[in-house]
Amino acid sequence: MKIDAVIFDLDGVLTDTAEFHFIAWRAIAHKLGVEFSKEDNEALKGVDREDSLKYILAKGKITVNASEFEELLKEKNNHYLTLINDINPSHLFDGVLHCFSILKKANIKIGLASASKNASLVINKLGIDSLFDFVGDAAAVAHSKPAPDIFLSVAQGLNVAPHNCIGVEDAVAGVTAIQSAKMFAVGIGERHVLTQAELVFPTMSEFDFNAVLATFSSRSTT
Ligand code: B16
Ligand code: MG
Repeated sequence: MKIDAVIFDLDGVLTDTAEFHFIAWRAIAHKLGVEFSKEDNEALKGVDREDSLKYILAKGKITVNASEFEELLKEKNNHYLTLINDINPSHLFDGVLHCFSILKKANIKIGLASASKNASLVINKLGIDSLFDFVGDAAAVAHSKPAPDIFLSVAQGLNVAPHNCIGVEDAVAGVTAIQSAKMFAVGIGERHVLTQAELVFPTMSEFDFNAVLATFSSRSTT
């Protein structure tokens, strides 16, 4: 079996927007009188906007009505947009461009499967938007990560079979999404966190395409 596409997550894989999500969610949590730690932020990695707010409300045992819920979402996103305003190509993680050029040379398609509704804006600011063959739309899928929907929609957009795709993720929910999509999961981060991933590299600089190819091929033949 061959690899037709590599589908990347955005936050935590190509750039570090987690810190900006943290600042914006902490402001909302404090406004609601809820403590919000780095551990809480870790639990929200890869989790979409609505479910992130539900997590904070549940932590504070707080109930809000539908319009208050929408207002809080809007407030968090406006704050987040202000924080990411200065993102530029220097915020791209080391190793990403090198990895993309290897994939291009090998004729392997590149996709983006982010849970973020701001993903297009972020890749535009990073200067990498033209490098993707297809960018998934988080607003257009029915279920967010850990459901497979966003990864499957990208495979469809790329016109490739899911079992010929590699997914790259930094979050546990994202690795689950990749595997539910019947793709091969590569984790970026810590092995003891991303226990379900087939292969884990500490950072994108250490992403070793030959190792991915070898593990993918050996798995395909077993
Ligand atoms: P937004 P990813 C995810 O992006 C983030 O990890 C997560 O923290 C965030 O809440 C989610 O996007 C939604 O983002 O509010 O911008 O729509 O890791 O899937 O690229
Ligand atoms: Mg992520």
